[in-house]
Amino acid sequence: MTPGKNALVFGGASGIGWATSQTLLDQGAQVTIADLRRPADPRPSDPGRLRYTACDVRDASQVCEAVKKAVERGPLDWLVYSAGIQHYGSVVDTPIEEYDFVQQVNARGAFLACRSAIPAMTRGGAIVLVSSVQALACQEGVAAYAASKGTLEALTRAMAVDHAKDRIRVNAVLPGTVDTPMVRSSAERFGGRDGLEQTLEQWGGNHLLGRVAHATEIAHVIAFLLSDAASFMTGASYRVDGGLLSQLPVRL
Ligand code: BMA
Repeated sequence: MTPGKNALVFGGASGIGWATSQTLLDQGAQVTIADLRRPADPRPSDPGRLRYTACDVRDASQVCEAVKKAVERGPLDWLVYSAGIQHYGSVVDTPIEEYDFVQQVNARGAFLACRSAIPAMTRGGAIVLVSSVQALACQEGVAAYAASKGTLEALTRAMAVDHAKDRIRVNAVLPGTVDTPMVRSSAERFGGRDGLEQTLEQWGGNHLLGRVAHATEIAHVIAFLLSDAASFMTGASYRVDGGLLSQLPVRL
């Protein structure tokens, strides 16, 4: 248990962010969720430790306000950046506005969040950015998304270097395919509404473990990286991908 830790989760209302918020609450932390929409199912058992603040991560002043809201509870200890969207297309067929949109939400938003949050981490702390295996190896037609996730990886290292002296650790997680609203909407796009579950199953089959992840399986790793148990870990990225990138597609 980590009672009293003050955590801020951008993109915390759904998917990996929501699972992380719940995990941190379960561990006794105070959690502020900054997201476009409220969480769909705030648990009645959250005894006032869960707060929500509306935030469009593309807007620097809204990001700053979200940090201020979390800091009303005291210095910030933990920051998680889990806001993310996925658009499809190669460099040639991605409209410029769409590329910018993906970068703004997935990568620039992380920059804004850390820029506001780090000065508020006055007693040290930890940051985890939610990147993707697609920062390291990617499928077809995800140019904007892959580029944005690669940015998060580089940003993780840069911030770890700059802020170790402030006793702030910075790491990234690289999830494989996770059962989230984002991935479900991709599965629907490619498999149709009827084929959604089958598409998820097929995508799961690419992972050594033979299935997609539950968001909580990523959240537990994030919670570990934030915790004092990870006190010697900084500047690194951790695959949480069910072995997806361990295997070469070469058959004997
Ligand atoms: C995630 C998303 C998913 C994809 C997975 C593995 O970041 O892009 O749509 O299935 O990576 O490539």
